[in-house]
Amino acid sequence: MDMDSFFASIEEREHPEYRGRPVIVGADPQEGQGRGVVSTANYEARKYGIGSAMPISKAYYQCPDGIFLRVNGALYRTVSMNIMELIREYSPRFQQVSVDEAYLDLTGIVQDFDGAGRLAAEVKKRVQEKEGLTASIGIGPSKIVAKIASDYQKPDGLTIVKPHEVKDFLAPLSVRKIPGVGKKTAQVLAIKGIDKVEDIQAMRPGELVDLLGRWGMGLYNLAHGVDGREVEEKGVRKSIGRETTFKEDTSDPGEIREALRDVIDETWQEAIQRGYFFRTVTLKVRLEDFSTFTRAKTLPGPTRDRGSIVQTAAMLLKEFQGQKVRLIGVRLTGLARLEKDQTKIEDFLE
Ligand code: TTP
Ligand code: MG
Repeated sequence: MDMDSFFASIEEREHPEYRGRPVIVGADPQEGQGRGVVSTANYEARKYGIGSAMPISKAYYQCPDGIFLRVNGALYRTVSMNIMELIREYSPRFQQVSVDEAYLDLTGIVQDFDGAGRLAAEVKKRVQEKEGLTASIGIGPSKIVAKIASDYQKPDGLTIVKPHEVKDFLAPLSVRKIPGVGKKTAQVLAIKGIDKVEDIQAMRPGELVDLLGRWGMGLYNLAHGVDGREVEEKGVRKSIGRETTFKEDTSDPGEIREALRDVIDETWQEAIQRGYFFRTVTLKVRLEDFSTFTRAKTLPGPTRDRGSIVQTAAMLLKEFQGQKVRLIGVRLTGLARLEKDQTKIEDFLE
């Protein structure tokens, strides 16, 4: 399952007056005049060629009448958690892979692919009812097939690929649709005239290994829909952090303190929301010449105290007094969680 134009759809839900108009969500949008990049755009805005990671300035050039919004991370995370809580109920084998994307292993939960299709339709309906958002779902015999199928009929899609359909389903697609095939691999393949998955399917594995080394074997398998990875929940998060770029580089202590306070607030809120204690506070500073520094301090013990972040960050910031700052950020590591049956923090420290 992968949510459709996730951040932008949430904004449309919150502001029905945006419906039908191009919506672009990004860092520091400033009505299109900002210096950040696009996080995502709704499908209306995509008609103008706007997509994730494009500079806001370029998006504005291509679509000056769009609605440019800043990222409301706290809201999107809450919505994401609600959706994940809802869908993880359907199988004990659940894996969230990003803010809007998750796998469910339905082996033994449904009888066959048609049963999986009915369950997926119900999931989509519940997400719509509870959160007012559309999701796209792909069903397949492996992760790779399910993932590609989830993207196949976006938005609001539901694509089922049964085992005997896998090869034909993948054949006409661009090799770029295979996760892991980026610009570099695509270039190497293009030189040999390989641009569709069927071109790979027609090859012997050895030919691909000659071209790409070990990754050639992996790619051969993926092109046949073979993917040994299980659906499994990954370990706890390693870090939580935020950063922000100033509109103009600044050495004004008040302005820097204020920006730092904002990133700390957001970071701390996420830690609390997700139930984490933290031990190490890292400050990141980028100066006007793009030189970037990180300074960290580990606290005496795990804490969830906002004040500890503020004090530590302020102390680490002293080193940069008087310098012109372009970006400031904070990150918490040494994360640990209290499990339900644990009462004292000491219980989970080794
Ligand atoms: P995606 O699922 O890649 O994109 P999407 O949900 O906006 O659109 P689609 O319908 O194609 O799935 O990413 C989920 C969210 O993650 C997206 O809404 C915003 C955020 N994101 C970024 O902030 N930067 C990025 O470069 C990408 C790709 C996503
Ligand atoms: Mg998505």
